[in-house]
Amino acid sequence: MNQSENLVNLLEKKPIVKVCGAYDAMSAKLVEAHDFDAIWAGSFAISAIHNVPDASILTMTEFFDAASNMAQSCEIPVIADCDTGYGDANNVRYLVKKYENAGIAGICIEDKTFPKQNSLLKNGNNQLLSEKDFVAKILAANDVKQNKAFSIIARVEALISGIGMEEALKRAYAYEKAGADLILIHSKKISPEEIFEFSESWKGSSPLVVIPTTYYSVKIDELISHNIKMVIYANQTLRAAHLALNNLLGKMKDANNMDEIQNEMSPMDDIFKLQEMFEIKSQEKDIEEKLRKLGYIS
Ligand code: SPV
Ligand code: MG
Repeated sequence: MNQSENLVNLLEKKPIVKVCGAYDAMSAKLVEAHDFDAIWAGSFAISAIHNVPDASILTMTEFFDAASNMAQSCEIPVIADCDTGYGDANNVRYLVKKYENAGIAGICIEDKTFPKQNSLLKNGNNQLLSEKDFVAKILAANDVKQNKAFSIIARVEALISGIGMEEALKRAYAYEKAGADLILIHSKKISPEEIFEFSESWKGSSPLVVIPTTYYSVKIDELISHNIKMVIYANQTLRAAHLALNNLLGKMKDANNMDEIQNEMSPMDDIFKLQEMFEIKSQEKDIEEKLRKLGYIS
């Protein structure tokens, strides 16, 4: 089974699929080690580790490299946040081919105009693309995908833009009709009420996805009972890494020696384990044995 099929399988079997954000291959590997179902290669976190705004600054190639590094390192599905699709339907056509070939399980595109800004930025620009132009992107994505299971997630930004519930539902139905496999309904409210209102009104068959960053107190049980099939914890790993480094560096700068920070770092062995450093020795032995058999070593 490939990763796209794995993701579809998880959606069928689990009451809710738990996805956690990562910003590089190592953080993705840690997400996997903690038994999450899938990895979110988010544009906010990937932009942040390049120290640029989450505002369509990085190119598709840079986002692609980050997501495919994660997919190469992990055995759980990777979902790539592809912002607005880096252009129009032609760009989406190209990206779907590239991401699918790299073993990424699915992509998410949002219905804002390019260049987009992060949805949670205060006073950010959240201008919506026309429904027609976004439908064209979904049609293009569907047209080009090879594996039926490759997930196209359509992200509805109507609530983020403030245009309202009616428009959010209208667009979600249009995106489903165009072939979106899942609908991500995003909100920047501090309570999940509008998400629940949306899910209670939703009569489509595409599973619903949410990102509870601002309404973080919502409980898993509540999401399940409101028919949400996937939850994405998009940026907590990035923010935790930022905090840990800041704290460590603050202490290191004034320290006379490194005694007091020893407990604030992972032992090197933990990193060796994650990067499969210990396997190197047995692999070397294996090659040596083969070289011996071939007569290069006596
Ligand atoms: C991301 O993690 O990049 C997202 C989610 O797109 S949000 O930051 O809420 O826009
Ligand atoms: Mg994003």
